[in-house]
Amino acid sequence: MRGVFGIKNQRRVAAVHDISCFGRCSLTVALPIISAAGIECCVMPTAILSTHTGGFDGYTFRDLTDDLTPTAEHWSRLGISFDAVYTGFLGSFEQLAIVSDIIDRFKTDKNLVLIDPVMADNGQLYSIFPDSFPDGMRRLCKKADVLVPNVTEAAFLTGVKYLEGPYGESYIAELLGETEKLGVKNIVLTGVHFDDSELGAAVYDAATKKISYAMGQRIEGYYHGTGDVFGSAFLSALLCGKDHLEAAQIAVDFTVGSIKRTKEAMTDVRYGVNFEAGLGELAVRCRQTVGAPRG
Ligand code: PXL
Repeated sequence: MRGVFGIKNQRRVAAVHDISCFGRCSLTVALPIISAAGIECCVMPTAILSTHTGGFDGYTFRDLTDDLTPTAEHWSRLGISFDAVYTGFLGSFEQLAIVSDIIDRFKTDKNLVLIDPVMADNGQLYSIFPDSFPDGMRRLCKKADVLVPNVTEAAFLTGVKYLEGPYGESYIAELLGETEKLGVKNIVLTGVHFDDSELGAAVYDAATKKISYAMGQRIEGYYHGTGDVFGSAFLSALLCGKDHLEAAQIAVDFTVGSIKRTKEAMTDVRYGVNFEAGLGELAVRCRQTVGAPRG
């Protein structure tokens, strides 16, 4: 599966997230980022909303639960296979079991399941989800080859008390160790910061128990959709052959750049971040082969 790919073996992802029509998150972020990295991105929308749920009143919400299995069945009949299944925001509690079945349907011993357990941030479960949602999400997470929770989501998944940062390394190690007990092999924990100047991701490999960090500049403020920007860039870099740590660093740098541009433009933080201006550089970094001969 890994390795820089050529025209004849383009990678293909199934991205299972909502479409928030305005506000740059989920599929409106995953699709352009994954495509910019040269990867085909097939979408399975879990719901369609006029905006995301983070700060707008009166958004529309069309639940697409009933369309998921028929879409997967149709793809199966067509014989379509995927190099990765990437799941994010799910539109209903019922979708947790449906998406679990969809992962089983498309999982092979060569491909990758990346689960972003989108459900919470800043210590709070998103108001759209029932209190039972983390329990259901915990079951789905067992299917992940790589899980990319933020600190709040890891706390909800494990029952470890949520703390606001800056964190100590022992708290991050506890969150990762407890998350591993869910049956997850690789965890990339986002929103990690040990001081006010840096923010990034902890990359954990359950086989070696090693924790590595991919850090970047911490910019004050809450910017919407950055988890999806990170996850999409991380998956893109992985599928281009980067290892977990390098992919996380590429994704951190891409996300920090997007936040910086947004801060500079003084855009309403609910509108999401300007990742678009960084797509060219992301594509270059995903394709770069360290030590490759020139010409
Ligand atoms: O970025 C996560 C996300 C995705 N989709 C919807 C959301 C959110 C976070 O609030 O509301 C609909």
